[in-house]
Amino acid sequence: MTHQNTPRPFDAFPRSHGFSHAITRLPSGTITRGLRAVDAGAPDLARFRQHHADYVAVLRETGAEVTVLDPLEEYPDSVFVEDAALLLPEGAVVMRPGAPSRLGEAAAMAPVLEQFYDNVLTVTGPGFIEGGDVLVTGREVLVGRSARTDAAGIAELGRLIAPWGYALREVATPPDVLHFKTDCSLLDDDTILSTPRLAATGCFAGYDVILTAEGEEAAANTIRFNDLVLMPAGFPGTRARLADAGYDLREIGNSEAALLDGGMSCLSLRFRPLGRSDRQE
Ligand code: CIR
Repeated sequence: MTHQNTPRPFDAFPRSHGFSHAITRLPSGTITRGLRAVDAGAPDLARFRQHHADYVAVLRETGAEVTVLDPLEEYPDSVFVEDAALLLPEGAVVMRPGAPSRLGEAAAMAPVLEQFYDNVLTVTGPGFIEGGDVLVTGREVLVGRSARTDAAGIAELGRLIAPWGYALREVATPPDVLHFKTDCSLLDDDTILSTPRLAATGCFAGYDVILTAEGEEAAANTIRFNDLVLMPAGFPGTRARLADAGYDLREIGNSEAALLDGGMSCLSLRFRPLGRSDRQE
């Protein structure tokens, strides 16, 4: 598929991947203290900023309105905005991160969401849930139980979004994997990119699945954003599989976010709120 200079309108795409807006946050100087499962060194702030700018530029290439929030020095991981909220057409839900150092990020996101949504709900606990464990497909909301997301958090999210008509299905995030979406991403309504280890659990039965190439598990976290699929640079095998399947790809440097277990999805909240004409009054 070749790149089209004039992006297709957002409503040409299903709501699972047709987005008018995205929210991002610049990496802060404290990013060097971000959480990581294995310490392979601190990220380089200048390089992280460059990758972030490249990422925002690609989102804007599709014609979407991208908000870039100021860095939050008190929260080293706050560049990973995805974990703070779940944004659906009907409303926003502020998450309750399971990492204690990240709890305040969710509260800081709430006033931002109120600028875009009339309906902003909040997971109040006692459970925990992070946005990285939530995959919204064309037919359901899949939530992976993980070290950051527990049964009570999942149950509360389910209660909050049920009135909007969403079916939530609890699945398992593989052991030693940070988030469910560390290992998978949505490519279109019915197609998932997954690592072999996650697909082997059977959680994607009934979907079309494209597997990451051998040794390229870190390529599983991509995002489908309107016409484009944003993927981390450096995974030629998976890149070839996605290109063969017809996706219009953009590769973005992810070396610094990867040092903190972050990827393409973590860096934005993507949404298309229901317009007045869409709302059921
Ligand atoms: C963390 O451990 O919370 C951050 N260093 C990385 C968060 C990545 N977010 C995501 O996968 N949605």
